[in-house]
Amino acid sequence: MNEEERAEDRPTEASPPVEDGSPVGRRIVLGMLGLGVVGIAVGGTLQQKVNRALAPVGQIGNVLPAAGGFRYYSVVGSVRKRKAAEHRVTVAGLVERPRAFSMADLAALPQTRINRDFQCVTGWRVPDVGWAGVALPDLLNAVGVSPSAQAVRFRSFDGEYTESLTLAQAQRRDVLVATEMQGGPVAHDHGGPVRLYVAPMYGYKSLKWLGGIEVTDKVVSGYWERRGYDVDAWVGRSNGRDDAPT
Ligand SMILES: Nc1nc2c(c(=O)[nH]1)N[C@H]1C(S)=C(S)[C@@H](COP(=O)(O)O)O[C@H]1N2
Ligand SMILES: [Mo]
Repeated sequence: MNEEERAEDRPTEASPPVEDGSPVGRRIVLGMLGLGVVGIAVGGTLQQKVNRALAPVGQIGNVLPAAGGFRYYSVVGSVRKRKAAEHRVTVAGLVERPRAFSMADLAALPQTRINRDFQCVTGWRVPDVGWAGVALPDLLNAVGVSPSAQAVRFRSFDGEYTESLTLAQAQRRDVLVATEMQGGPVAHDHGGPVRLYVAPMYGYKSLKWLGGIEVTDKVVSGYWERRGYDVDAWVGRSNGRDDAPT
């Protein structure tokens, strides 16, 4: 492919299509422009190609409107509420002292606050959201990470959603095990009592209804990553820069 053809493929000039009044974002545009290429490389009927290209944004079907610019996302129909007093976040795998943390245990660890825009890869963005909780490195310190550890995997108690970070990403101080959001406890619909908040990455990294953390020897693709999203989800810069400063 010569330079001219490549320039025509660039999606930057395309305006995002609108579906049900919500902007669908650049990824669909990218996906559609990529169809020709994918078609040659992978084959299949046009319908199969479109389905493949749109698979990563399947979450649009599960959007509920929410206050303050957020949309509530869940890949499962409904998630049973957990009482904060009964909830535990287990931390296990390649750690020296596996442990189940109650909300009180989390509150007893050093607390970190972050104010940052929240950005979903499908196009919506909420400016200046306040978060608080335990910085993931502080939680990992509390259990002691084994020398063979390379990555951290997160499980939602919704039974479906998982996410993962490299150990270097998980050691960043702007990655929180969040117990507060927008000045109060994390609401159930936002993934409470505890959710992950990965400030430098797109929203899909911020796993809701956090139930388990497992320290592992390799990165395992998360829910959306198995459906086409990038494993490294940095907002606003090129991928693969684990060591970028906070
Ligand atoms: N368990 C779980 N976590 C999840 C999701 C989900 O569907 N299930 N969606 C992700 C995506 S794509 C985004 S943008 C944010 C949305 O957070 P909100 O529902 O609090 O707005 O949650 C992320 N974490
Ligand atoms: Mo998202």
